[in-house]
Amino acid sequence: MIGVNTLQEFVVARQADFAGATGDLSRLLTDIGTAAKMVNRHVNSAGLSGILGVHKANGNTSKNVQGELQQKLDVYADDTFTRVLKSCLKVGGIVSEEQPGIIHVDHSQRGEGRGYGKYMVCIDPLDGSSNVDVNISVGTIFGIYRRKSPLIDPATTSDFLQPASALVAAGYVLYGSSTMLVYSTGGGVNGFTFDPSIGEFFLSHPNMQFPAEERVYSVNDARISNTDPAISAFLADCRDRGMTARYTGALVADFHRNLIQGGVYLYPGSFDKPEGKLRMLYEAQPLAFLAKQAGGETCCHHHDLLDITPTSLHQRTPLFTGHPTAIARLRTMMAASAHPIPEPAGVKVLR
Ligand code: AHM
Ligand code: MG
Repeated sequence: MIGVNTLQEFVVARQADFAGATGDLSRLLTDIGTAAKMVNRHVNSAGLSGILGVHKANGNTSKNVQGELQQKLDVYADDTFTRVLKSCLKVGGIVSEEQPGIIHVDHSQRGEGRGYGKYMVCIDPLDGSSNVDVNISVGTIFGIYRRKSPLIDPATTSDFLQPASALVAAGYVLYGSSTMLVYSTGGGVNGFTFDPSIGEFFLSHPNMQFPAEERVYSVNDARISNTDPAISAFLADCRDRGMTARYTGALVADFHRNLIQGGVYLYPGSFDKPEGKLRMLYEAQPLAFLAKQAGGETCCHHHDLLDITPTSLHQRTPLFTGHPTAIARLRTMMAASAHPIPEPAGVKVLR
């Protein structure tokens, strides 16, 4: 890859790895990079541009489909990503954390005469947005599926309800001490760092893999008092092994650190909420795909997450992802648990 440096150059060069590739996915990935630059600019100047705090519509605070308060930056990031994605001829539909239903993208109405694009994009436009007001990292998570239904009609829910193993590409943007875009199209994971003086993402972390050592566990320990006791036992074992705790409250930041340093992220379900908090389509599945590509593993309480077909657009799931041997130990301990968390409703396992 000598001489290949920018995100755009890299994406296009990688296209040659897929026989018959048309460049459509490359175009979509570079458009995501463009939207990420726009959101990055706002995240980095949020304190100066009056964009901190809770979003209000007609004087009232607004909530998303999950009933969560929307921050101003949630709304800005959602607007930006959906606007850029809708302008991409390859996109036929979008599911966003911030919007209740499928956003259909009909290009024939723009006089393009091409109907709907072939890619379905699932996106969490601003993950961990409660961190914004306190100047801590936030992120964007995306997953891209190939549409199954004919391109002539609007996409259907089942075009989105595909297992993580069917993802064509997935990635995240981390707005941290520097801004990074990390993605995979199935041939490994590569990370790009944004150079604000040039306005480009440059390849900085080629072929990212979980290191051999297990160093970190990431969990909100306020969430483990009412869950499977095997998880507490697993965490005690992590401490005995000399691992340390790190938790930012932004999944992207925690996942990224664990990928680089060797760690595991846990967000369990509880006895009163077995489905946990995190969303399957635009949080868990893209990160499960990336983890696998980087040599890691991902599960919920009872299954490998790659084996689950979602049953609703905003489905939630318990999530355990990261270092492969840590996940293997956790799975063994949860499988032997005397008090397992019941299977959440709507879990459909592939095999
Ligand atoms: P969000 O998408 O509404 O920001 O929620 C997801 C976030 C994750 O980034 C983070 O890991 C988790 O929620 C934190 O939840 P908690 O505050 O319960 O620890
Ligand atoms: Mg999120």
